[in-house]
Amino acid sequence: MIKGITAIRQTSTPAVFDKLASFFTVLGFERGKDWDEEQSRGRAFLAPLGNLEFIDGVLPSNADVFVEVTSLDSVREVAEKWLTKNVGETEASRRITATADTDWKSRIFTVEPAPGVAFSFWEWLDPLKGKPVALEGDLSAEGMRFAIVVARWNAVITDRLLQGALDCLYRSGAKKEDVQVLRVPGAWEIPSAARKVAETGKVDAVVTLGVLLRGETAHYEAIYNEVSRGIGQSQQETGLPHAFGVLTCENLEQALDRAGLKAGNKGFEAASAAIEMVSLHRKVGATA
Ligand code: DLZ
Repeated sequence: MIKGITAIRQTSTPAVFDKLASFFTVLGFERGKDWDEEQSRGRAFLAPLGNLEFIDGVLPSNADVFVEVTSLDSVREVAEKWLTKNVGETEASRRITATADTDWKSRIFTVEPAPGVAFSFWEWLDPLKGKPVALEGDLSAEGMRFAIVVARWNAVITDRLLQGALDCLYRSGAKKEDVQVLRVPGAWEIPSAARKVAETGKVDAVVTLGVLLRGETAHYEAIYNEVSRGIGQSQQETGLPHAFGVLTCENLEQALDRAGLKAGNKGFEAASAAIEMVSLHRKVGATA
């Protein structure tokens, strides 16, 4: 039966009406249905949530509208800019309070876009109340063991991918003796070597590196499909993370760009993904 709550404020003058409408617009409120008639005007501002709350206690401000936000400092910045532009710097500082802690574990400030019309903006100090947003892997490779399977075909590129991958693993804390490099003739052979090494149980993740050049590779689609399917299948069936660093490029120039020139080094990125996944697997294992 209850449909909604609207806090209605009659403004003292048309100028105050315009000021408040301007202030709430720059704050980024979603606009509701406005109206302009001979006797009255209305500007509506929406929020995803609305409450009617009665408080038996002391409130930190005399504002009669409290707006909960998720980025209080940014809101404050916008409010200060608006005040400075509309009432000048000196008056602006009088119209906005310092941001202060409340006794309900949040921070708050109050602003008067028009004299005597106060709004308080507040945010929770810990909006997630201690709950992590998501379980994520870390980027420390300490204590992790890796196999890198790298194709010799297009070695001018794959060597660079290998350097990138090693750089990432060592810089992230992996020990040299915990990284083994397996060279295979071409991309076609990657899945078989990846599977074999994953099954030894002596590594925590496999990083696969290769390059397929569309222009120069006969049966390009067939090879690519089989390589990606094989790596994916090895990952699923062994349960070990397999990072996919097999480039599929139109030509050599594009491949070079992705091997350390203009578009980063995909070997580095693949190794980083492997580290993150090993860490994630360990965390999931620990919480199971
Ligand atoms: C045969 C072939 C071709 C045409 N192109 C590529 C390529 O672009 N990248 C690559 O890694 N390997 C290529 N290969 C080699 C195959 O992957 C495989 O090593 C051979 O067919 C031997 O099985």
